[in-house]
Amino acid sequence: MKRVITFGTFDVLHIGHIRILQRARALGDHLTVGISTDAMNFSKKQKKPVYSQFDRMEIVKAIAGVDEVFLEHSLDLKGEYIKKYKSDILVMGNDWEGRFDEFKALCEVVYLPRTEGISTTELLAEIRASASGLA
Ligand code: C2G
Repeated sequence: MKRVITFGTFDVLHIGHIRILQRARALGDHLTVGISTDAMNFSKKQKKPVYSQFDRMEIVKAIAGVDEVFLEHSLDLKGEYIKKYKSDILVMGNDWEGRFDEFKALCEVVYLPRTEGISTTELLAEIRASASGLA
């Protein structure tokens, strides 16, 4: 049994999130997803997610193929999470290319290409524009 782990904020869920989760799951038999806490996201991106960490966890847990979710409290704990969840493969989008290579000592590390043309940031900008009648 191959256990896959991936991490992310997964705020305002979109097709890019679904695709990376499905591709990650297809690399093994079990998928664990670490959801960035609100505090961690703030330190990473200087902004508060739209959905709370508990709602984001519940939403991601409801996606077919996601077996287990937990809250990721710090980037510095990634090695601990990989060990705790007995992960064989760490999957990240290629916006993180090379950033987690140190974990190759613990498991296989795979960076998958991001889905082009969509991001939570762009989506929020479109929603704002459409709400103010610009789009
Ligand atoms: N993603 C993607 N295509 C997009 C947008 C996102 O494949 N168009 C992927 C990202 O590469 C990431 C995952 O979806 O692997 C989650 O994206 P984010 O919620 O933006 O996660 P991020 O804030 O990058 O958190 O420990 C690492 C971080 O917690 C990753």
